[in-house]
Amino acid sequence: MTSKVEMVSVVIPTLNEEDKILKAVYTIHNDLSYPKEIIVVDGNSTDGTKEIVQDLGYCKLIIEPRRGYGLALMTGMKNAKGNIIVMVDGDGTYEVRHINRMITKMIEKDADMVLATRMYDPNKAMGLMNFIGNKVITTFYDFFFSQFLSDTQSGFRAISHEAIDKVELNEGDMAYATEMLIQFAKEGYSMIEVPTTYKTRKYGRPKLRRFKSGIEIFSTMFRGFLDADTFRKCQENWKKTRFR
Ligand SMILES: Nc1nc2c(ncn2[C@@H]2O[C@H](COP(=O)(O)OP(=O)(O)OP(=O)(O)O)[C@@H](O)[C@H]2O)c(=O)[nH]1
Ligand SMILES: [Mg+2]
Repeated sequence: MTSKVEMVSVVIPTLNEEDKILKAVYTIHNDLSYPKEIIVVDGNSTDGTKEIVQDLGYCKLIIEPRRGYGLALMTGMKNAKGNIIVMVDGDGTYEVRHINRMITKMIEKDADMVLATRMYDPNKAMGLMNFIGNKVITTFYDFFFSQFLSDTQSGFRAISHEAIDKVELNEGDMAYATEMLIQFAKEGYSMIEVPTTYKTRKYGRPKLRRFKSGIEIFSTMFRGFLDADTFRKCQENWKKTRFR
């Protein structure tokens, strides 16, 4: 439950996002109307990403040399001081202007997590393969863990710091995002979505390795599904919320 905003810690993983990072952090710095800190976790970029962030007075730069999206986020979150943590990519694809909307919704609904869903984006900017992959993963996730999410692969989330500290997360790469949702479903933490728009990547290369990530995400889901405790708790939580 998140009933008030003390501080928002925005955690941004970056790996060679020189062209887009400045606009992302600048928008957050200007638009986010709550007390905040912006933490960029860089994977030792070889373009100018690190230098751009370092030169800004309002961003904290952490270097995480180990490769992996999940590891970068874990490192950033360990250093976060806010009671709300926002995770978002630094590649200019997510509509970071919608950050206030997510926080407001979180407080209004007393939620543990708010995800920015890209599924109602009128521009349909998500690539076809990513869209299909996302749909398949999301259908399995909702079915296995008794949820009703539409975009489980969204990397733009506002999360209760207290809640995320209570769950154990081990996935070091892209499956981290799915593992988080499984653990939240298990603990009965409330997750809601807010529609947002999306842009296709205009700079640099995706770090998402589709095949590797797909295998890791499905392995994570099957492990969760086969774990009797997780399955039982998800069912119980579903019944509780359904008949509330
Ligand atoms: N520090 C760090 N950041 C990473 C790593 N891998 C990815 N990132 C960043 O994490 C964010 C998500 O990675 P993306 O490559 O955008 O993955 P994606 O959003 O699935 O792919 P696109 O559709 O191309 O945007 C981006 O801001 C990356 O720069 C990593 O190993 N270390
Ligand atoms: Mg991205």
